[in-house]
Amino acid sequence: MRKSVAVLAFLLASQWPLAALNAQGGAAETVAVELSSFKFTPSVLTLQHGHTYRLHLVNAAGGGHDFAAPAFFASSAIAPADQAKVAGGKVRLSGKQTVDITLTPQKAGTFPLNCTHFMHTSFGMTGRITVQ
Ligand SMILES: [Cu+2]
Repeated sequence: MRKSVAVLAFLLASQWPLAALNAQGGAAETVAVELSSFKFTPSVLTLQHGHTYRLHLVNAAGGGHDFAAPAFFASSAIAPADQAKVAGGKVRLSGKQTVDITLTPQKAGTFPLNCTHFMHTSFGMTGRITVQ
């Protein structure tokens, strides 16, 4: 048991630093998304798989919103320090809150984005993340 935990810790420690660098060996690129009532700006994100991004989420509204993209988060490697910020496939932001998530999309595809607060999706709070 102890040995398997040590092996797992080694794998996590040895793989993450590689994933944290993009193809050019530079730092993570920042992608800023503003949440407001009732939209994401921008509402369409285009990312490259294997590249590392700092997702900078800013809630400009006084009330809470969330950034829900379960399939996108499930197919991305999320930095260990930021994993607790993503729960149930979404990042919750209270009014005026800012949250940064460093992650590396692993798979190409188109993933839906929305806010799960009551009625917010029908008010237009939806988007799309395309990973190339
Ligand atoms: Cu909302």
